[in-house]
Amino acid sequence: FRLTTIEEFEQATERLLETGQKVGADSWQARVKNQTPHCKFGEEGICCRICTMGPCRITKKAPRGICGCDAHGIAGRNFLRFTAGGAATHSDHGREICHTLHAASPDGNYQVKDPEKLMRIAKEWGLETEGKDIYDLAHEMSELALLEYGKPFGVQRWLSRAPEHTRKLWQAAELEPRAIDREVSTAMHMTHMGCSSKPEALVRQALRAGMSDGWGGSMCGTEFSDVLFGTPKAVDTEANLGVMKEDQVNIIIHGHDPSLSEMICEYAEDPEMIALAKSLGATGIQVAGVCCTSNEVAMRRGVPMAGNFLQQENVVLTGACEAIVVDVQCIFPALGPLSKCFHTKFITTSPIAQMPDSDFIRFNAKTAGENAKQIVRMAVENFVNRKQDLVHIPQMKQKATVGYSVEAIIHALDGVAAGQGEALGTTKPLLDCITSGVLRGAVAMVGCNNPRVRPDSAHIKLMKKLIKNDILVILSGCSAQAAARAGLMDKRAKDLCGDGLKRVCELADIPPVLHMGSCVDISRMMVLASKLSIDSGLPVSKLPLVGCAPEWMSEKAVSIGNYVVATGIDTFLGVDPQVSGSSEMVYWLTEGVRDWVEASYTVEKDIEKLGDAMIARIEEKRAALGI
Ligand code: SF4
Ligand code: WCC
Ligand code: FE2
Repeated sequence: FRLTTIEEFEQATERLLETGQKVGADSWQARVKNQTPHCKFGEEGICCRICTMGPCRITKKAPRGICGCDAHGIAGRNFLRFTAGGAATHSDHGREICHTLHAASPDGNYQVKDPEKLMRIAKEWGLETEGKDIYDLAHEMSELALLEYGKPFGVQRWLSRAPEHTRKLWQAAELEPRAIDREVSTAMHMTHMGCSSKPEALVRQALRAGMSDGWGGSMCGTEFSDVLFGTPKAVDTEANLGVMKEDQVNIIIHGHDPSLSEMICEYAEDPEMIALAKSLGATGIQVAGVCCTSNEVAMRRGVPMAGNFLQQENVVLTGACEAIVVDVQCIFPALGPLSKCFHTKFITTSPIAQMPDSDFIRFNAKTAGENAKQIVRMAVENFVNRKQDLVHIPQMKQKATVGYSVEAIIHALDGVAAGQGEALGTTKPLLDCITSGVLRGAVAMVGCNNPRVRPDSAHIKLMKKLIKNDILVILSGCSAQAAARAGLMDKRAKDLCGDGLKRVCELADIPPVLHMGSCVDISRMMVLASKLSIDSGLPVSKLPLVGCAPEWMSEKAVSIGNYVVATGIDTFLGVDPQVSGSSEMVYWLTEGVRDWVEASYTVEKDIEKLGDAMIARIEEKRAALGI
């Protein structure tokens, strides 16, 4: 066993780009060159275009916009709008899931696969569950969840999962999110021309809007996806482009909402569809994922992961992709023109993400089965249009064990507890490992790829460094896929760990980096951190636990960062959040917020140093606890 190297990833990409050149395809690699250098004003966050007196840019000669707003106000407003975009996006994904739950019925397209979890949440929300039909309960719960988006009074229900100490901090700093939509609206209102220009106020609302995502919309997305599609358990799968099959119909699913991808997976297994594929010369149908859609179906079904964000063009460049089926978020509009250079069908399905040069098949919870069947059929029938001379699938893949929901992690920890004769079903074994120093701590690594960083290199380099230092790594989003493609989710990767982590991996039978799911599933990490805090009696901020997004790019990532910091977890970024043009914004994000939530951001573009800083912070926290 050995890891796949970054150089091998890159050689595979180079080879695919050659095919691209043959057919005159554009690529992100080429577009990055065309866009470089980027606009400095934008990079530093000091360009304002929120009214038509502008756009205004801050320079030495022009230190204020026409309305008189300075660099701090402009960078602050930009940061808050960026957060609002992310919070709206994640939360709307969560809302769609609530609607899917509302449409669930015993004989409809969607069923409740984890009734036990639904009951658990219903009790948590104070509902009477005794003798109630599970579908009646599902509908009642989905209505309550949907009200969280617009309720006129009160704060988010999920906050009650947080430790007492954290809740007090939130109350004191006015960070408890009210209705989810309201926090996004307030953010838009505050950043309108002539409203807030004070960094402190803008940062405060940025944290609260982030909270409405992580402790609101995203948590709805995660929890009700589990109710509908099953709570993930450890499952084996494979990752990298080599999961695509030359002799099969390859359907790539990309985006976020499992309501679509689950259905596509179902119909790809339909005997009628398989028979059709065989009649057209294929040996079967292979579904593989990209981005968070991939994480969702890998976690619940073991569907292989073709790649992450910056690999989305590569799947088409294999020449063996019959259809790339997308819903929302992180989808390159480039897939339209690119798919036209091949036989690939680029199928968009959501009114939220409509793109030129795609086939739009509107997907809807009520007609989901028919829609999915139509899409799968379209892909299968497209097999005969493959241009054989363009087909090249890099023969590169790794085994991975994924599916580590909080429930699955606790289940795995029971393996450790049993070995030590301890109680089962708690985070205590993990805490014991941390206290004794067998594990030094944990890092939650998340986020995208970004051409500003050599793709995947920061993720993989940091993970290797951390596990070697006996730090357990939990992952979500495209970071998780980087790990899986490299081989770090293969249980045999335990040999790359320090002795302590290696022993934990053996006792619990886990890989050294744990796949916790998609980006909305970072809410799982908040639940885990809260459990650790409650079980240990320590504030979250005192636990040797940090967050990291070394290659992030999206608005959603900033929203996430804000709720992770607001939960008391120091967060380390490898890409600048475009506020460097304002010393005050830099102060508030890297220091000021610590007074409210006992955590803050660190930005460090040198990846080696970023890793050292995380380890140092973990050791600092240990020293403060005297462990
Ligand atoms: Fe310029 Fe002020 Fe208008 Fe922004 S709000 S564009 S800084 S005048
Ligand atoms: Ni989440 Fe980032 Fe991937 Fe998209 S799928 S690219 S936001 S990490
Ligand atoms: Fe995502």
